[in-house]
Amino acid sequence: MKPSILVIYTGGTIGMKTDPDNGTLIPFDFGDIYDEFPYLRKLDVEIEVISCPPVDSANVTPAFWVQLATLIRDNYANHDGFVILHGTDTMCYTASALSFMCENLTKPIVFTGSQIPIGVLRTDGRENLITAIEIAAARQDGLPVVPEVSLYFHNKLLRANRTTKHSAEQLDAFRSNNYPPLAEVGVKIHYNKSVIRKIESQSNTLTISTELETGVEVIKIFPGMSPRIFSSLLHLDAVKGVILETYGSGNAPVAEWFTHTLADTVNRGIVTINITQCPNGSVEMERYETGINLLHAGVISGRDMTTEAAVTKLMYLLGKPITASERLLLLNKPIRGEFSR
Ligand code: ASN
Repeated sequence: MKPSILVIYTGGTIGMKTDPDNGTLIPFDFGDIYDEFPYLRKLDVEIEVISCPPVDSANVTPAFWVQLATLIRDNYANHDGFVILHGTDTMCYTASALSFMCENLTKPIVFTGSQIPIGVLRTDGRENLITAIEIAAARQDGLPVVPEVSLYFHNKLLRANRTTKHSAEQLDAFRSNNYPPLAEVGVKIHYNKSVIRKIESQSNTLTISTELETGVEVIKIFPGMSPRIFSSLLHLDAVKGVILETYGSGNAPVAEWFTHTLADTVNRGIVTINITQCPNGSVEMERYETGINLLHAGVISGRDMTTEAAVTKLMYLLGKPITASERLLLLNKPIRGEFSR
């Protein structure tokens, strides 16, 4: 039997085509996918399409992630894999969020999009769409080859929660700086099987976690940061979790005001995670005096997590009805391969 793939279209540049009447970009109707892309029939795959009201991904919210996860859960039993067409600007946030929200996932969810509208002749969307479908449908010995949330773009398949959009211009728009590609696409698709997630049990049923805590803020430190502003940001009522973007291997000023403010924040029960501003490499707070102070203040190491993964993991774990010590345990270990051990 042909594998069945559900394509969920959510918007972004990939969904645009030129209006023949006046040359403007208008949304494309993915419901007619075979009319527009007859060559998709050549794939040995059954394709069903759900078109959501198209959004520019700058307008995506956690409520949208919940809708998307619910849509996948409701259609999970009837399909072998899922392809999500999404705007590129916040694709890494949505893809990271879904990687945490979908518990016991055993089927592929592949995110893709494009830099050039699909209705433009030189689009990158056509290849991204076809290969994403092929990857979502790939099976070996009756099992999916990539049973995790991934992002396919410009010849590379990346683990979703390791990705960052790095270019507003190049077609090669995404990077996974701290984890190797799950697959590389040339004449053939080469799966890097040793780095693809293994499923613990096929019999587990998918559940989705829909309670996300949005009281999370990201603070990027810089030389000359005002102690008053720093303290105000950490005393906002709504704040339940903080992602601190520090220098190099997780370093920050040793000044008394800085360390004291952070220790006080942690003591008030606000979960604080340290990630690095460097695109590549990991936080190691034990390495310098400027890092060890943060460790002593109770700041948690985010290792080599991206901002996108740190934000969405924190929203997911703060939304879960678990104790503070259970949460701490889950923050200190990779739960979906989001950081290196
Ligand atoms: N602004 C678009 C979006 O993220 C960019 C794109 O898809 N290339 O929705």
